[in-house]
Amino acid sequence: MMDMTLRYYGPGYDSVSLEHIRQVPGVKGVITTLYGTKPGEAWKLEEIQELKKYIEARGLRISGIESVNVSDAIKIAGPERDRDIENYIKTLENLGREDIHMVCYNFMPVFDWTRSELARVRPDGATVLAYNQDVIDKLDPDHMKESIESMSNGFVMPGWEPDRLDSLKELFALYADIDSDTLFANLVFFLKAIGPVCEKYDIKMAIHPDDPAWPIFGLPRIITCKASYERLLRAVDKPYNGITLCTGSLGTDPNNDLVDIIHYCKDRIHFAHVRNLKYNTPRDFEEAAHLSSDGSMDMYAIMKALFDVGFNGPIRPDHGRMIWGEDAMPGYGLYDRALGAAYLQGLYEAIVKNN
Ligand SMILES: [Mn+2]
Repeated sequence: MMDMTLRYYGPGYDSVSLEHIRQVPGVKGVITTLYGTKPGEAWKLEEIQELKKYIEARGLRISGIESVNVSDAIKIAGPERDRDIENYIKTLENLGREDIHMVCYNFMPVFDWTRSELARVRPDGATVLAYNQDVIDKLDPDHMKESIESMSNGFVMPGWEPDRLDSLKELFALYADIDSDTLFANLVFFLKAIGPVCEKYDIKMAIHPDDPAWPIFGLPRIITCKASYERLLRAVDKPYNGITLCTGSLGTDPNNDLVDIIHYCKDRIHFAHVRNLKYNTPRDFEEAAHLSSDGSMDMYAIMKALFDVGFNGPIRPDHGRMIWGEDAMPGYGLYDRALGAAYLQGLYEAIVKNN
């Protein structure tokens, strides 16, 4: 049985409360993080315990962490790499001691994810995140901060923290000499270094794919397709080295056969983000309701493939549409994600009963 969860940004950061999440049918756990921490910092045991207590006191549990962010020094093999890896290991150790066994992370340079619009209006009046390559091509990365902040409803967008956006120029300079092979080698170095602590505490590392699944602003991308997974899973061929199957990110490239990728990665899938996208043209897509018929993906086929490979880790609906007048962080309102969770569980119940 899979573990249906919702992402939760923590008290003070999220517009959605744990009391509301608890009322979504079938959701027993949340995926969360210590939002105030910076990449490269070690998470304190007491802070993890406090977060855990807060969540458990409200009838839910921590099903996994999204994310423990990897510092730029680790990604570029900078002078602080050893210190930052040591801190990452400390964090994993503290999570393991608190019985937390799944950690999502990504290895994307500079930008975690990119959209050209955070509130495109769909025919039914819902607003969604959208991507248009022509808009991105015309965008000056130096003005990314202003364009994202003006679109985000006043919420701090994950991966787009203000202090990070303030130093975009320096960040781009850091990656000037990093090509995709170097970035990949640094990822493998990182994974090997954290291997012992992952194995000691049975922590499953789940790398999130790049979003969108192609290079933007001249920055390298290394987790974009099946071939990336062949390379990654072989490079460190251990159960702890796994993936986050994010249908919305991998699905930005219509050439990615999600069912095939699920069958290839099998038990190395440690976490699943399941959502739908609607393709308008090869250069333009928008996020859709989870329902297959609202977008371009076959959500039944995706859930069936996860069932067929025996996936039983945490799963969550991803970016929801903004509907019913809700005021929330783009992609992370309550209503549409709750609909998504119910729909995915409906598909899953039918699959189980037919097999
Ligand atoms: Mn995702």
